[in-house]
Amino acid sequence: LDYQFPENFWWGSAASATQTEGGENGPKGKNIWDKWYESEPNRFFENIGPEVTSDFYNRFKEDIANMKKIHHNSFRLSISWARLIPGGRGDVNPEAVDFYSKVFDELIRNDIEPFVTLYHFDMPLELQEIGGWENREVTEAYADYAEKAFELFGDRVKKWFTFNEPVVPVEGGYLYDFHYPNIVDAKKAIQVGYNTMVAHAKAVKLYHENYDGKIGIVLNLTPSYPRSQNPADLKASHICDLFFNRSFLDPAVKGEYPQDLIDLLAEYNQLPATKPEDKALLKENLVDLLGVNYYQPRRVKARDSQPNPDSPFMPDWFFDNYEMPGRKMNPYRGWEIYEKGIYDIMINLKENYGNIESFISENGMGVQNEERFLVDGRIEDDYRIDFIKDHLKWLHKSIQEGCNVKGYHLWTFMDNWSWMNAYKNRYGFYSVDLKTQQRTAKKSASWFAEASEKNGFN
Ligand code: BGP
Repeated sequence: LDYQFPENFWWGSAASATQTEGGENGPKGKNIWDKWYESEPNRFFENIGPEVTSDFYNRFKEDIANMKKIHHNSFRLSISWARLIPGGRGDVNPEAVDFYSKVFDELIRNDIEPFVTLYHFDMPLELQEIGGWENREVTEAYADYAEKAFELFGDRVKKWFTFNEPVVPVEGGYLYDFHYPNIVDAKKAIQVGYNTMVAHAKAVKLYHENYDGKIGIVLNLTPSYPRSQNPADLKASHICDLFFNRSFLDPAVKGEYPQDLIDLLAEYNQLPATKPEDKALLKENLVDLLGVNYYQPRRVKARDSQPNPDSPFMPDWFFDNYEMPGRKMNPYRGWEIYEKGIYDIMINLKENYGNIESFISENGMGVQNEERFLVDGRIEDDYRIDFIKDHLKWLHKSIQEGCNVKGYHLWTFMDNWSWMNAYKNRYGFYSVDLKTQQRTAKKSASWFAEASEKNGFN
C-alpha cells in the first residue's frame, strides 16, 4: 500500500453526549444546552434543539453494530455530566450508570475501544447557576464527578479525556456569544479558561493516583499562519497562537503557561485569580495522551488600525483575521481546507512538546443539504473520501518523520445535532433520516472500512 499505517493504528470516529443521546431520553438533569434552547430557541438553526438528536440513548446497539461493520477499532464518546449526576454534585443517577455501562460493554464486546470524554461543552445547569467555570468551586465538583466516573467505569475504560476543546466554551460563552451564558467579558473568559485547566489537572491527578490507563485532553489546535514574515504579522500570529492554542496546550503538556502569555496578560491587568497550590498542581499532572481536533487553519495579520484603548480588552486587540487569496474552501460549508495543517501540528508537537503521544481525535467535512448527493438511497460523498485521504496522507508523512501519532478519528460517526448549527452541517459516515431515525452508510463509510481493515490505502 502507498500509505500503510503503523500496527494497531486507531481507526474510528468521535461523537458527544449532547449531540447524540437525546436530551429528552431517560432521566437526567438539565445542562446549559437544554436551558439555552428553552429560553432562546430562535438562536438555533431552524429552531431545533438537543431534545431528540440521533437517539443514541435507545439505538446504541444498532449504532455499535454499524461501527463494527465499518471496522472501527475505537470510538470516542462523552459522558453527560448532568445525566450521571443530575445536580452536577451529589447523587448519581442509577439509570445513567446502567446506560453507560451497557454502552461501554457493547463497544468492548465488539472489539471497539471506548475513548471517553468527561466534558464536551455541557455544564450541568445547577452548576452554571453558581457561575459555572467562573466559580472555583465548580473545579471541585468536576473533580468529584471525574472520580465517580473513574470509579464506575475505570475497569473498562482505559482512555480518558478530561475536556473536549476547552477553548470553545471560553470563546463561545465569554467572548463571542455563541454558547450559553452569552457573556462578553475577556477577564471572565480568562478566568474560565484558567479554572478549566485547574479542574483538568485535578482529574489527571486523581486518575494517575488510582488507575493505570491513560488520561489526556482533546484540543482543537488551529495553527495560526501569518499573512507575511513581517515582524508585525509574525507578532499577530504569535499572540493569536498564545491565546487560542498554547493557553491550553502548554499547561496540559508542559505543566505551565507560556511566559509571553503571562507577561501580556499582566501588562493589560488581565491575569486570572489563582491559588498558591495551582503551580505545582499543573506542573505535576501532565497528560499521557493528546487528542488533536483539526478542521481548518487560522490566517492572521497585524491589525490595520489601533484598537480603542477605552474599549474593553479583547484578544482581537492584537490581530486581525485574514482571508488568504487562493485558499481552498469547502464549497459545501465554507471553511478553508488546508490538509498540511495536520502535518504542521504534529511536527510542532514533536519538536516543541516532547513528541507526546497523540492522535487526530476529530477531523471532518461538514456539508449542507447533503441529500443532493443521494444516488439510489445512498449519499455518494466522494468529496469526503478525498478530504479524509488528503489529511491522512499528511498524517502518514508526519509519522514517517517520527511523530508519535497513534490514530485518526473522523467527526463523526453518524449525522448529529450540532450546537447552534443543529442539523445544518452533516459530517457522518452514516446519514440519519430524522423522521424515521433510519441510518444509512454513505460511500465514505465503505472507503473507511476498507482502509481500516487494510490499515492503509493507495
Ligand atoms: C467541533 C466540536 C464538535 C462538532 C464539530 C462540528 O468543534 O468538538 O462537537 O460540533 O466541531 O461543528 P459544526 O457542526 O459547528 O460544524
